[in-house]
Amino acid sequence: MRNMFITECCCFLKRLINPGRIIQHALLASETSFSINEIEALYDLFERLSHAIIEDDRIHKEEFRLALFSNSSMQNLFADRLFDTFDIKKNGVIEFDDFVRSLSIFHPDAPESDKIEFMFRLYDLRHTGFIERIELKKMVLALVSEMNVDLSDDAVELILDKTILDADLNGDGKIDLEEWKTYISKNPSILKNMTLPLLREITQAFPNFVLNTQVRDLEVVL
Ligand SMILES: [Ca+2]
Ligand SMILES: [Ca+2]
Ligand SMILES: [Ca+2]
Repeated sequence: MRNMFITECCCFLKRLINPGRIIQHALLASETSFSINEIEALYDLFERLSHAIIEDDRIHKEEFRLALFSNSSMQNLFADRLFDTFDIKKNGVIEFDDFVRSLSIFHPDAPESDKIEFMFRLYDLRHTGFIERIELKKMVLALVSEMNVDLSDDAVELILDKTILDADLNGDGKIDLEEWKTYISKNPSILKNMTLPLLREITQAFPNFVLNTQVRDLEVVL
């Protein structure tokens, strides 16, 4: 009990002497779907993830895998793509602002257009600005193996044919962002995994920081 009290006091003091961080959090709250209390709760989560293997304020790829699979060396195309897409500054690590901005896209209140574009970047494996058949194939195969589904090569090719046929409106054999937007509007269920309902309850998931935080949402007017 006494230790808990000391920890809470340390948290309080840390916040008191770190106004720069509060300003950064307020700024992130103004630019994303999260409130400042939710950003504080995310900071709690971020600190745990970023200190899991290499103790710094950056999430390394191994720490990201560990968070997703409880295994730092698990190879998985989706996890690696997700990591690369979260790594907005493309410096090989995820910093707190990358983390918040990327997770914000998965928030139930985030604009659908952001979700569609994020998913497009996820599938555009080679960063060519198009989703090409070979990229789609890799993602479909990863999904199939992830779900432990037994699908023949012919069945996979059929899925690819159908998707390209439906999505590639100008017939150049690849899917551009506008075609992707049209395709998703006709197949909205594809976006289902781009929303994490848990993010709406992030302050309940990490209640410590709500109790500790000194900034009330209403006080932040930017
Ligand atoms: Ca780290
Ligand atoms: Ca591409
Ligand atoms: Ca096309």
